[in-house]
Amino acid sequence: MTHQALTLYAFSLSGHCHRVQLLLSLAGLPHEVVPVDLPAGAQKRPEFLSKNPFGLVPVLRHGDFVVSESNAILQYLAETFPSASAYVPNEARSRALMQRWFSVASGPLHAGPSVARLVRLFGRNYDHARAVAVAQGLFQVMEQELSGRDFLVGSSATLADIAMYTYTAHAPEGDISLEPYPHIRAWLERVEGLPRFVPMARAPRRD
Ligand SMILES: N[C@@H](CCC(=O)N[C@@H](CS)C(=O)NCC(=O)O)C(=O)O
Repeated sequence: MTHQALTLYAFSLSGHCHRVQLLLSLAGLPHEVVPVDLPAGAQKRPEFLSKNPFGLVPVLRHGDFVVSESNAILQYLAETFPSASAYVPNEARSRALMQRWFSVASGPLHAGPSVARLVRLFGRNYDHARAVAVAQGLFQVMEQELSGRDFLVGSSATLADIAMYTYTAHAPEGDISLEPYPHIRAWLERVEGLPRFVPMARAPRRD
């Protein structure tokens, strides 16, 4: 099964897509990326909706299996490919702590830095001040937790770091400074130092 082709349907400026591309790269998994033109609305056309009825990227195809939702894709890759399984801790408590960060990635990481970036880069009509407040609350907790350990769950990188990395690193694109958070910045550098790390493209500003 692991020899079947991997295809990622993605948009190059999407942090949700980048977290999957990051794991594919860190784990050295060959794959094809099929661009989905979000500004043109390709994600709402029938051909794409047949892969993900929610009309969102990323979507992963592995042979005849299709799965959407970035954190589910991370989990699937880690449970399917030995080189990706290194990013899932063995111990039940550590796995629970990893899942905790998946929830944070779908909650305040999206409502905060991701939404602020949608406003600033893509002109989306969300409340920027609220997104900044959510991001600051999140980053205060991350800063405190990362003051005591190198990665979000213990001393080595897990899927939690991969899920949380991109929208944290790109928060300045939403006009959220990372200056007040030295432990977060040191953690970002540790993630960027992992073998085969790949960055997400920086988006041009609209103003
Ligand atoms: N919970 C989803 C969120 C995915 C998501 O929001 N994708 C955005 C790009 S970052 C998208 O496809 N937006 C298209 C749209 O809103 O029409 C996940 O984790 O995969």
